Amino acid sequence: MTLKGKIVFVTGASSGIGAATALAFAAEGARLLLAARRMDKLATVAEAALQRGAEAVHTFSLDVRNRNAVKHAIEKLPAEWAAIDVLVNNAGLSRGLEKLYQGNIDDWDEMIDTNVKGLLYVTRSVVPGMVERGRGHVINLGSVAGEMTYPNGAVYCASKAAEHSINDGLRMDMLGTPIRVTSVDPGMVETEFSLVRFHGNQEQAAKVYKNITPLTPKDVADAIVWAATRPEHVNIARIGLTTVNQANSLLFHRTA
Ligand code: NDP
Ligand code: 8X3
Repeated sequence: MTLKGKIVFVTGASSGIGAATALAFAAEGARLLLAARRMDKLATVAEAALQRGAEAVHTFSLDVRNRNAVKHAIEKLPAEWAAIDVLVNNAGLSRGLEKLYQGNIDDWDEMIDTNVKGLLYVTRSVVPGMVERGRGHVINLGSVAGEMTYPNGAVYCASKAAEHSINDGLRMDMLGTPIRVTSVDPGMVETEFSLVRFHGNQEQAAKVYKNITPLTPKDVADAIVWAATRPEHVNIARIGLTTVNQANSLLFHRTA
């Protein structure tokens, strides 16, 4: 299936996996709708996407936690951008790495509001149009963390376990329509993820990727584009991918 001229909406496109996904779809000649909160970073991604071959790019500022903002942003899209073909629900984050009983409740709220409720708000706004038009593909960012909980990460892992349930439930609810629903579940990917998790502490973030070769954002973007380019009758339910140095969310091989 070709993506040339298709409208691909990527949330959290200002960094990491979302930015790499935008560039990967750009190389396929797609038209890109890119959203995040940091417009300066989004502008850089948009420029790179145009250079990479995107047919057109439209950026807008969006905090997926804001239910009304999500609804209005989708409703108010310029007519030529309204018929979204592919939605990549990528915006997400982790905050903190600590025992549940000592956890920061603001961190919990932010993760659940973004990774679970934000994903739901965007999906609820975009999918009715896909059903009406009789075409579409929703690709959700899950994680190995959603399959196996790790110590000190219960709430992030729970948010990604919720993503699995939502992904599976949506796929069932789409039966009888041609809409496809895919979860892409990476292990460790080197992005701003750890910097965000540790509230900007670079030293702590760098330790996560020490003596290991993590996945790159492009590795994940390749999997996303692969799922989106299967023949129209093929629904990839789930793709799990890790670096060869990682077996699951708990088991790694570090070289020193
Ligand atoms: P990054 O921190 O590099 O990127 C996260 C993106 O999400 C940014 O573009 C950020 O944009 C956006 N975002 C965060 N909160 C919001 C919000 N409230 N509203 C809109 N956009 C938001 O991390 P990754 O690229 O690694 O993460 C992308 C997804 O991949 C997440 O869902 C994450 O859980 C998942 N994932 C990551 C893995 C990893 O090891 N890195 C592994 C498995 C899954 P801005 O701040 O500008 O709004
Ligand atoms: C991100 C991967 O293992 O750091 O979802 O939680 S992990």
